[in-house]
Amino acid sequence: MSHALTLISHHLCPYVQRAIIALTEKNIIFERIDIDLTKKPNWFLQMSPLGKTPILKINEVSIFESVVILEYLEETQPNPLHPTAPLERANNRSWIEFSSVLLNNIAALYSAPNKTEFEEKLKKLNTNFNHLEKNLSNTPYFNGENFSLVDACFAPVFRYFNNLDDVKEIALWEDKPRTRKWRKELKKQPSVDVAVSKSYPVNLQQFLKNKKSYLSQLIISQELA
Ligand SMILES: N[C@@H](CCC(=O)N[C@@H](CS)C(=O)NCC(=O)O)C(=O)O
Repeated sequence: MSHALTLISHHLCPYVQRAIIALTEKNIIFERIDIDLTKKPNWFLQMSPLGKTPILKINEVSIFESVVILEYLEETQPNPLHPTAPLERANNRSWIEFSSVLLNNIAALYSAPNKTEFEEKLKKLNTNFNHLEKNLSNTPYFNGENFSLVDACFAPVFRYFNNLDDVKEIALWEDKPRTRKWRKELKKQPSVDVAVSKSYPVNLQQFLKNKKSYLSQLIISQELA
């Protein structure tokens, strides 16, 4: 069966998850094609100028960059996930940008080769999350009672930490009750749940161990304990 919308994906990619969460919140039927980013198929390289997932294919047009995909879905599909007031929209976009920086800083953390660099990256993330905490209200979602694109973008950020709870060195949440509450809320969201497969935790663990980074060592030593 062919669908009008096809999402070219990778099973662990947090940017792909953003798109799937938005598509699911909007009740859009789409086809998902997972590729292996370590062996990028030629057809993928033809359609992806940056060689990155996600790509949203609409007929013969390939849209790249997850935020552009989110904005396109917002403009063309029902169930708005952006607030209507311009200032609130701009504020939401700022925090979506912030979530991209967080994803980069998380990648820097799990790739850090040694304890010193790991602690340095962790400190940076702690500063990021302190800023976030100050900007959160005590509501289920970022904008209050309604799920938005900001929530869709932070759910993949928190998913990393949901799968790293056993690594005691990553102790970021004690002084951040609002972030803790938001994280818990997003974990329960059905669209967030379906954005990855049931084998995601095992696959992520394997990916992190294969990095041969300081975090890989922590995960392995904790498995042996
Ligand atoms: N800014 C891009 C980032 C996408 C991205 O970094 N995707 C990663 C996988 S999560 C990728 O395709 N990496 C392959 C590569 O860089 O070669 C977006 O928001 O879509």
